[in-house]
Amino acid sequence: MIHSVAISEMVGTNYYSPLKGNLKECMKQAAELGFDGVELHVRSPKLDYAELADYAASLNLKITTIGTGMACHYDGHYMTNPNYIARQAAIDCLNQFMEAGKASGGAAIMFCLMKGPLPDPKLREFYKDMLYESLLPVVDTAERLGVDLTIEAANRFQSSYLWSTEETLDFVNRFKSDRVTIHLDSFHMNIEDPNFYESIVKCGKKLGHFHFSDNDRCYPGHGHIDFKEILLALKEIGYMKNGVGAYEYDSIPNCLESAKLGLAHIKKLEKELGLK
Ligand code: LER
Ligand code: MN
Repeated sequence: MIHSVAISEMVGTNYYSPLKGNLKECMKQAAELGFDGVELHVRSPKLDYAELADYAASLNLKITTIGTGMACHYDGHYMTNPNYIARQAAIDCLNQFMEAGKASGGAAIMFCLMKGPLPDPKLREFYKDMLYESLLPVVDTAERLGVDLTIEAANRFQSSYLWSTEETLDFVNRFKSDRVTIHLDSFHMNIEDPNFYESIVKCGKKLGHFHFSDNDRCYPGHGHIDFKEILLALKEIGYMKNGVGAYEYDSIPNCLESAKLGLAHIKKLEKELGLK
């Protein structure tokens, strides 16, 4: 498994990227801590991703994934905007992130918050259909560029729908594209799924990305999630061979310690399970 750590220069302390600050400084820290890759949580698809990828490579790191949540948080882009021009702008923005994924050496593009709000719970399926339609041109881009779009199942308190693994996997399968995968996060699964093992095994080869976070949005080992069960399920579906395990949680007690303790916990369990 490729151990990747979320990094970001855009956020305050209580944001779920362990490392924060200048992206290149964070990459240096990630390399020194023993990670294999970094996950960029960034606002703009217009950074020089090729240059960032070269810099990462100079540290023997891979840019594994790029998050798009900030394009929604900070710039208000969302794929179900009732305003046609704004919705097109969101589609353009996501297409630019797909280009960023290509430029960064093939990083998968994570999709979650850009789905936007659900103004009326009775319209859940209507909005899901609108999201599906808006994503179609982005799936075309994903296939043209050979870059994955990975759609995250996220809990009901942070996301308007696509909460459980089951609901999100059904949505992902509608696209009938190898370039569209499901992205699971142990923090959200702990809220929305009845069973870690069964949810992960149900995804099988459709699992495109995995976030490690304990139940309290702190480093794995800080809370009560059984990461052994998760690692055994990831092994069951062959994910441990080349899959990415990204560390995404708050910088508690501090940035460096949170990243170090999370990686140490997962690596210890990998060793105990004979996965390493
Ligand atoms: C982003 O990967 C995530 O896990 C969600 O909490 C976004 O709100
Ligand atoms: Mn996540």
